[in-house]
Amino acid sequence: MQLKAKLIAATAALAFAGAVSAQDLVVRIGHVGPTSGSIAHLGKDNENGARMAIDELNAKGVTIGGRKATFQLLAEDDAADPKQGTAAAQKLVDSKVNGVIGHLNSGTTIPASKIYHDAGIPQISPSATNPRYTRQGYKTAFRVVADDVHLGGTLGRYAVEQLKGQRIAVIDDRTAYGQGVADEFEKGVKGKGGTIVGREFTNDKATDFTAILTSLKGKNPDVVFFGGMDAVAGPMLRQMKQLGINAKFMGGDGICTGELPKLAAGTMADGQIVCAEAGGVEGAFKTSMDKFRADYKKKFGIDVQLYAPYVYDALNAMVAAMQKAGSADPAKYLPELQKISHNGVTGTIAFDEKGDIKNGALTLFTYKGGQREQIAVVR
Ligand code: ABU
Repeated sequence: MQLKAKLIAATAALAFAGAVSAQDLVVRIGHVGPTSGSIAHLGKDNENGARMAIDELNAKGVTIGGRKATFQLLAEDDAADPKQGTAAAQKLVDSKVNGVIGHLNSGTTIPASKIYHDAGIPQISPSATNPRYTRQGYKTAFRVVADDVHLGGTLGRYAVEQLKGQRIAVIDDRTAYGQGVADEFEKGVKGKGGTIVGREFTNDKATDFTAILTSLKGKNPDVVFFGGMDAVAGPMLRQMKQLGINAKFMGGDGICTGELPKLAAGTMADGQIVCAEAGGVEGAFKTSMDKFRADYKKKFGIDVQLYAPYVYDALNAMVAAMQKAGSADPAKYLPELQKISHNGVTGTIAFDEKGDIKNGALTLFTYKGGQREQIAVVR
């Protein structure tokens, strides 16, 4: 069904059920992520975070400018593909969404951001970490997680200072995210006097890494960093084991998921992996995060993969800005979003002049017994 037809049907169903009256304000929030393809588990995780926020807002009853608001989620699949990403963005703009949460990947978020910017529609990415996204001068672009400069740089320094890596190898998947985070990792390593013994690349659909791993094996690395997503990292770890490469394996947020142990099929040694989520909770926020995780599991029957809580916070921050403005009109609530301070489950959501999260955190993790285990929160 076409998006417009879906919307009309959804609105009619709500009206029929007595949920929307003629006086109600219908607020349409777009969400885009890859709900098909190799990282569909991450796209669905993000979409679930948006659905949870929407359902809660509708259940509790929200007023915007004195009118009862009914929230509708327009969920689109971009399959992590830049072309599908811009097509999805145009579809949402044509449907006159009030705001967009997404996309998941930097490679889709960056090209889509021009479409939202030109239409004046605020966009908050919950997970795209390439710094370029918020450095284009678009006042409509925001993100609620730290960027790859912070992420890759911290991991690079950690590889030298904490892991005591002497011979560090780097692989990336040539995506906007993977290549960018790997470049920042390299800078972090070199800035601490570390040595990069090899740099190889693959792509985000590859399954056979024999050639690049064999080449790196000859360089005897003690740390291998991969810039890319868990769907590629899992098979890469399996093949590293087959080839007898017993190095530590590092990566950014793209590999730091609940699914990685399954994708690696039992080949991850305890403590072998060090990865970082581009956010982190401390102090009192731990309680709200734990509650979110429990509520999520109750609602969807599965654990949070990675960024669902950040999607939830992004959507609620957007709605808080609408409430402050007394309007869901993008031009009216955008100035409120720029100066929002919203206490979410992941911390306080507030943006700097570029649209980046203020005081962004990272959380370093390893895996033991197939479970993610926190090492530290770093600011
Ligand atoms: N940040 C990792 C996954 C999303 C992306 O930036 O492509």
